[in-house]
Amino acid sequence: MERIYIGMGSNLADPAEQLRSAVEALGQLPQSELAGVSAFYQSDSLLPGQPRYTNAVAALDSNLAPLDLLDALQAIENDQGRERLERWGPRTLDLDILLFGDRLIDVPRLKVPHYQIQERAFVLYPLAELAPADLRLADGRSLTELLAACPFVGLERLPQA
Ligand code: A4P
Ligand code: MG
Repeated sequence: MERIYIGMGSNLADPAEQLRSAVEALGQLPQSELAGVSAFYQSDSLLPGQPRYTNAVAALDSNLAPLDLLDALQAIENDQGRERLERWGPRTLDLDILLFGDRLIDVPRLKVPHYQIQERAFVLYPLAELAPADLRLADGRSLTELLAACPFVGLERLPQA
């Protein structure tokens, strides 16, 4: 089993519900066990003119190969996104593989560690809830140094549902 961290984001009208459904789907993945879910955090969208996002991070222990996991995550996105497509507009569940064990992956469909991890407080702070304090990314950067360079600004930690 390898430890995988998955970033989840939604800006649907009920994004927290969308994230809870995503967590449930992650818990049903083959060859995998859900190991934890962070608190939910709200923040403004990086893209202007979009509703605020709710984000969280899930920890998964899995024997799936990276591209098989990506397929499974995209299937979850499609299932949940499509259901609401007519009603709420564009697909608004994002599932990103942040870290995959200590692997560095750089193929056209998949870059791990996720390329924007260091810029995104809404990824780093929930990740820090789940990861060991001395976590190092496969590229050598420590989570502590990334957190120090990315202030907790504009994030609102929601009370546990
Ligand atoms: N891909 C490459 N690497 C990965 C990876 N590590 N994990 C490829 C997942 N996928 C990866 O993704 C496009 C392609 O990236 C995939 O087909 C996969 O092969 P996508 O999710 O279909 O497209 P997207 O959502 O437009 O791209 P992305 O990069 O996930 O969007 P962003 O940049 O995350 O923008 N503001 C707040 N506060 N919170 C948010 O969560 N999210 C966005 C979405 C904008 N603003 C936000 C947030
Ligand atoms: Mg994505």
